Amino acid sequence: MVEKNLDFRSDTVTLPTPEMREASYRARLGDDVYRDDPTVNELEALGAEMLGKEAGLFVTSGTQGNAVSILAHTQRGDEIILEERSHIYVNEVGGLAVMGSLMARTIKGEKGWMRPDDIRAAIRADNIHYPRTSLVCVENTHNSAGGIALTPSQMKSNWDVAKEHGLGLHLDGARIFNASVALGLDVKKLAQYSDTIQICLSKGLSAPVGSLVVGSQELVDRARKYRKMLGGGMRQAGIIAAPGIISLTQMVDRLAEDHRNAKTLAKGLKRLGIKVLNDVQTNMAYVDFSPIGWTAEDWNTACAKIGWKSRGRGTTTRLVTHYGIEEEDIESFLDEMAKLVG
Ligand code: TLP
Repeated sequence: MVEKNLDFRSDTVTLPTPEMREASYRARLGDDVYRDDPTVNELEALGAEMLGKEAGLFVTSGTQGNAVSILAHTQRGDEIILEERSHIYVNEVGGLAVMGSLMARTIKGEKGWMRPDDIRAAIRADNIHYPRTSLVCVENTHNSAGGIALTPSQMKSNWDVAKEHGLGLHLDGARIFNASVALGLDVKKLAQYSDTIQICLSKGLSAPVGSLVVGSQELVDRARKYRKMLGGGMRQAGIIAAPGIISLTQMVDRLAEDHRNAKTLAKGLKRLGIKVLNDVQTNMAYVDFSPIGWTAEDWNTACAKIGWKSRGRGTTTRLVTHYGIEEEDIESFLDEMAKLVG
């Protein structure tokens, strides 16, 4: 029995499965700063293996994973290239400036994908006046673009420009498994076009806490040191790493269900006259209820009335499907909403 979680605000709200709770209870533990926690070691090795990289690092969150990866690639005063609506640029509290003394050069993407010519044009020439460009950051799936899954050829096009210019490429793969499942590909096909990847275990994969950083041994060693600097050297962390092993071994394939549910939801809302703003490829639908004359407040109140959490702003909202929401829940949500829209 899946514990219901009727909450469209994000896939970060997912609750751990019963197997995860059991695994935490039973986890073998040690001091992970000494590398003595067998459960953390297992999770890191498993993540690295699945993504086709040499080494892995368990971190507290996606934000910490991106931060330590970026620090591992850069030096103070460097410039890094990002998509203008990327999570790292918009939603990580300016950490790249605060922690890395880095400049951000943003590029407007096409559905989250940065055109190679735009990246090329943004790379600084070798000139005494300029900062050094050292890193390109890519996000897949791209959250603000609508949970868009960038394809291997899109990823390769960014990778090729980065490598032509000797730059690193960090992938914010918070939802990289949503991308691989939507595209029907082994995740390695996407991961191969990156030097480091941050993967969230606590979103659609349902672990209660944590992310992984994977990459070359050298970059992961540097990231590990930065994690310590940021206070992320955790001790008996196997207790929170154990659910992450279940995320990677049992929760990946079921993401297809979330993607089907998001599509059903979007279609149903369209039938009610609500506008769907994105191409629904994975677990997110961005909608605008102004065509039915509703504000965010009307929407939030209607959802609350029928037992769902949702958070609209202005006249729009993002609806995210995840573990804890099943097909029948989407159907009953649409039936109940139809009565309220009238
Ligand atoms: N995203 C959250 C919010 O912060 C917006 C969400 O609800 O989608 N990369 C991407 C692409 C993300 O979407 C997120 C979280 C992160 C990184 C950061 O992960 P956490 O929340 O674990 O620090």
